[in-house]
Amino acid sequence: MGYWNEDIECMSREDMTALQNERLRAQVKHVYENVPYYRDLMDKKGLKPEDIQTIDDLKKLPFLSKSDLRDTYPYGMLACPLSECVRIHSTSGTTGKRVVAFYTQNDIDMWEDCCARAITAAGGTKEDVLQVCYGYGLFTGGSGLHGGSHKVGCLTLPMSSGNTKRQIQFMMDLQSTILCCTPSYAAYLSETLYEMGYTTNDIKLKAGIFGAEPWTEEMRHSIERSLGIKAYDIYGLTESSGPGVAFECSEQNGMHINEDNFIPEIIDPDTGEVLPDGEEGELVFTSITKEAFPLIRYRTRDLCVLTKGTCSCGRTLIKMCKPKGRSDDMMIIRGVNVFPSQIETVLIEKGYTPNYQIIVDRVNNVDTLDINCEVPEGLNDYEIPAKEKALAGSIKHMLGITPKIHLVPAKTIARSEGKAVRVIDKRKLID
Ligand code: DLL
Repeated sequence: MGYWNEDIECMSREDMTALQNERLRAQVKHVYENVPYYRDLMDKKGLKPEDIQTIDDLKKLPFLSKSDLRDTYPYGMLACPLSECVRIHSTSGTTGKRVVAFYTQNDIDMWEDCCARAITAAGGTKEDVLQVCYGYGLFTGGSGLHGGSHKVGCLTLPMSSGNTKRQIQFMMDLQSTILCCTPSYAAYLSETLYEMGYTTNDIKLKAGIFGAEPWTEEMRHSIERSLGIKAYDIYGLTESSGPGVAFECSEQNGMHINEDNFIPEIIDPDTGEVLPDGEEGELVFTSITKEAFPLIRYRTRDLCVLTKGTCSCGRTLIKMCKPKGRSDDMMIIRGVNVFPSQIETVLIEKGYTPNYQIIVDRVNNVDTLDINCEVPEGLNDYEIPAKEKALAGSIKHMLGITPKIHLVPAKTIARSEGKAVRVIDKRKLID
């Protein structure tokens, strides 16, 4: 499969480092001169822009996190006049005040270029029909892939999310070849396809570009089988433009980071110390080309591992593994660290649908873990207790703690059209 920008995607490490050094120097100066909030943080550390000459100096710079963006909402991180900005996007704001990100026209071009790389790496060309079922609006998913699709020259179907039967109808009538949405919505779309009496023989899809939420390898295989496609991962966050910060290639084992625009680091989330290559920690990004909202050393809270080296696809861009989830998604249940993705792995491996709900509570000072998932097809009522027990055993094997499993009737767990809400932690309501 081709490249969108071969010079960058396959650049030697030496050249990439030189490019990053040059852009980093300019970016730190730009931010120091135009963002008083960050200038103060640098001043407090006794740092001047001249102290940052290469990417090795990055570690001297202060971090930014979501709380800085909330404190400076809405304009405090803006690094250019508002009259130069042409767009805003925003996070969903489920955990507090929304974060608003600003874009100049150059920022939009860079972002769409990153998405064009992702689409090309998934096999997209101007011959393709690309159906965008990420939400449009303040969320970055729809606009980002839409812009990338235009750049590549695909016929773009700006469906947004929802109206699932109509999605399937368009997919068949217009012969979509590439599907872009969250993995949980892809699973819902495939379920609806079969419910409407169709199969993969009725559609022309060949690839999907799925992201915006954590998803497991098991989920990937399940979607690939049910839609008859190759499923590629895509990563990004509103604070650093949106989807396309990193994208998967034909190897499908990690996402190449668009390092000409974003310098990644992995840090120890507790100490802030930069960790050696190959160790798991919190992903931190520095945007080196953004004009309006250039975040330096932004802590994503996403936990992952970086890998350097040339990929079999020919790209030299560093790869990030599938993020296991945000550090905030990790639940501590009876003293054990639990990620929803671990539970998803077991459920799908054991043949359950990817529709599940995790309910955590505290009863008499003891944490409880309940998992609702749907009864597999063809199971008789009298078989349910044994199935629940077997599944609880498999999950105990993975986590070390025993959950209570509830097999609920098929199709009773709410389907997701965007980012799936998997966990209800009732303890947070009490704490
Ligand atoms: O979710 C941007 C996006 C849109 C990415 C479409 C990919 C596709 P936010 O709403 O700001 O932006 O959420 C960003 O979502 O910090 C991760 O925790 C999570 N996330 C995004 N992509 C992935 C992925 C968009 N591929 C937050 N795997 C990030 C796991 C992901 N988590």
